[in-house]
Amino acid sequence: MKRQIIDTIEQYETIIIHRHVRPDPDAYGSQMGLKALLEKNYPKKRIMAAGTHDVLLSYLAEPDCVAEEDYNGALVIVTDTANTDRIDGPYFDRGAFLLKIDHHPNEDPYGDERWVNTDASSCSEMIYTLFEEGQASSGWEMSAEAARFLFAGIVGDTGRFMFQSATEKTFEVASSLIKQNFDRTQLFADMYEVDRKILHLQGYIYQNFTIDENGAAYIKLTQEILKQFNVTVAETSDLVGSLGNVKGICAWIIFVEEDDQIRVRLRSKGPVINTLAMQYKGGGHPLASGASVYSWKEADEVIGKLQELCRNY
Ligand SMILES: [Mn+2]
Repeated sequence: MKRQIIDTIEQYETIIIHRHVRPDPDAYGSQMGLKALLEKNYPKKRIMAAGTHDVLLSYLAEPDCVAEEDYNGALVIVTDTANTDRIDGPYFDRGAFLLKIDHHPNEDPYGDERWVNTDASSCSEMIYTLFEEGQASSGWEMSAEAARFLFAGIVGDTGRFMFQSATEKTFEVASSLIKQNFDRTQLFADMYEVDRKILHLQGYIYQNFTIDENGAAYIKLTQEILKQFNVTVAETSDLVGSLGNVKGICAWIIFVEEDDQIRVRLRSKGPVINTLAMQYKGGGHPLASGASVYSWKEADEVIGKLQELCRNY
């Protein structure tokens, strides 16, 4: 399989690599790690990384601007993404050949060819084993840049090597990667800083949210608070689930103030809330939606309606 993938890679001049939406370190690690690896070993090929950038992962890399025309005759590789709905970037199916490389259960076997290994700790670990094959059969070399990405992906998906998914092989791969010359201490510090910032703000949310007798809850994250915690609006998107484990919660809203609007992030454990989101320029799933309001007065109106939904549920 791995040899077959390398044969496929060798046939194409343009290779565009995608990963999943709401990326994590393994999404970036496998995508950017593969990109760096291919750039190192096939310097004449054009290798691009597609998808929307997540500022929380700026310490790793930034994706490229990929245009629709770039897909003509290209090989498209999607890493770390179980199903097509989660692929970030619009044109992934416009290439000449689509290849899936993933470690999640293969419930959506998309693409012309697939390599799925659910025993791998991370997709980054899979990319490393692809490298091992390339090294043996095509003389591939590792680079410090690629090693840093792959190491970050493994660290991310194994919870800093704490999860059961970190196997003997994972440690072997990690041990081989750290022989490359990248700043591991800095990488750990960057990863830790993101966690710390988010946990810090999460603590604030837990201490300051408001909840009524029917379990309708909300918190207002003003620009002042975001500034105080040194987080951007995008960085708050991972926090919306935070209140889900509060005892007795029914539905909740996290308001995030931007320059020109207030983002409304709604979640529910029962009452359908996308109909409420639709009243405020939004929508989404029945239990997870988003909307926008333009003043705190309007925000209070949304809170009133959420409280009503929980009261009648
Ligand atoms: Mn992963």
